[in-house]
Amino acid sequence: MTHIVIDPVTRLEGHLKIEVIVEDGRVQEAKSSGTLFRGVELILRGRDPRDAPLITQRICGVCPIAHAMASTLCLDDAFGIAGVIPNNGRIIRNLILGANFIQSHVLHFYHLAALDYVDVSAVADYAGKDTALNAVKAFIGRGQLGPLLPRYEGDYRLSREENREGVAHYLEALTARRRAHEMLAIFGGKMPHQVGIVPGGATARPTTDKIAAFLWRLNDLRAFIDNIYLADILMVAKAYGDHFETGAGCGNFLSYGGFDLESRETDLTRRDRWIRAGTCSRDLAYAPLDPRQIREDVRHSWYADATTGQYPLHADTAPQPGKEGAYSWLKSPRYGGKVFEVGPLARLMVNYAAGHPVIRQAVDGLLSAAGLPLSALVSALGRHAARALECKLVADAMAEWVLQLDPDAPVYVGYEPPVHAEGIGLTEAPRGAVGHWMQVEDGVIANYQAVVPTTWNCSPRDDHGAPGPVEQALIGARVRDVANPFEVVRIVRSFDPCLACAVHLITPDGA
Ligand code: NFE
Ligand code: MG
Repeated sequence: MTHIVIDPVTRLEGHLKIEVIVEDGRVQEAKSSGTLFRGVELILRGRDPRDAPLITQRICGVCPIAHAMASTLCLDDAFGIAGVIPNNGRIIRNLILGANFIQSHVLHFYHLAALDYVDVSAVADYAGKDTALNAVKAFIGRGQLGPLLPRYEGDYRLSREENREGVAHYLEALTARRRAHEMLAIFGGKMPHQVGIVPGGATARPTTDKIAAFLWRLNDLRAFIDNIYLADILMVAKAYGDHFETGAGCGNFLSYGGFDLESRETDLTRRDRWIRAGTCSRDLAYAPLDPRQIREDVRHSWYADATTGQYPLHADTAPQPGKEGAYSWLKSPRYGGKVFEVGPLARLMVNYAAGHPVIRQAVDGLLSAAGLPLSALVSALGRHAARALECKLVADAMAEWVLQLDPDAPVYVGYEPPVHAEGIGLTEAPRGAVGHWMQVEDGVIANYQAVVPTTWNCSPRDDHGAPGPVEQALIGARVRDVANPFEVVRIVRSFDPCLACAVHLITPDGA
């Protein structure tokens, strides 16, 4: 029996500790712990609700847009304007969020996960003329190994040429991400922490020069996604095919839905959205979303047991460091009492099950190109494939949305902030379903709660002892070399965890 502790797991956002017990070459037990305590939302209490989208964006520098969107939808709801957002405002919000999806998915594959599969040392003896590869060679030669090491050794399977191509694309991906940030800033002002998405609509007018500036960058990125990102996924899939058979996880998938296609329906679970809301399991039985089924358990989290099992709108957060039996600062969100995975794979599965025509066709096309059954998607490598495919589909949809903007129409509708109200904002972040809940009393925020994608995926055991999605994905996984547990980090990173988001934390009692 070997007890492996990886603390922190590198190349992800925030502070994650993973512990596994390996026996007879397989993981028998797994624990996922968020080791960071934060109190970002503490400062929301007593503030003007209009501060919430600006402050909650500071939960994370990677997905601030998703928090701005969840918070803004929550405020639209609380302010009674959810059904009257102008089309321009709705579309601009989608474009800002979509730009962040593209940036985040490219970031995750190339700059966080690829080094699990691509051997960067293949450029050390590169003798060709490619300036990018020579720059990396010189970088390594100077002993600047920071982003590239430490790493596990042994299981690198690509050819020397493929590795070099992977490294060259690692650099190209930096340019692609810059392009996505520029694109976001056209309507969002800046990245991170944009200023374009606001209750009532958006702040930027969609002038023709802005539309053109957005579109050429988007088309540039679409070429990168189609020709490089998706091709690299297939290259990795060929060499590491066994990773389609590992890391399946809990097999329940949840999507809040995102990218509004209309803004008349005030109930977000019924609103027409490009990514549809709902749940499904591995058998693809689709069910509509009912947010009232969401609860957060804390039996194994460092919070007072009295606060367990609460619906977010009325939830409480009472930190209790050192609580016996607890091992994480993440709560355990559950839906109908069950464990659910969120994220690109969950979205594709739910939308496939719901019969989304574009997603169905794209998933079937990708699987037939790779010669794989649908069940292969529910795996470590399947999550990467799902993320890349979603990146393409969102980018393609954005190319249509940007042309629906009307330079002569309004982007914003005014409102009176209420004295007493409550709101719910549900959307999709790059890493999965994100929801914000708010109560307003006497014109100020009385309670504000967020349930965030990585809180779902990296959650510890719940009150019934059921392990969280990442924990379940690890249990049973084969580990060939306990000194180099590649399989463990490949499974964990396939979820694209962000622990900064996951432990955002609301601390109503000021602790
Ligand atoms: Ni900090 Fe986030 C995304 C959100 S994940 S990255 O995507 O919401 O928990
Ligand atoms: Mg929370």
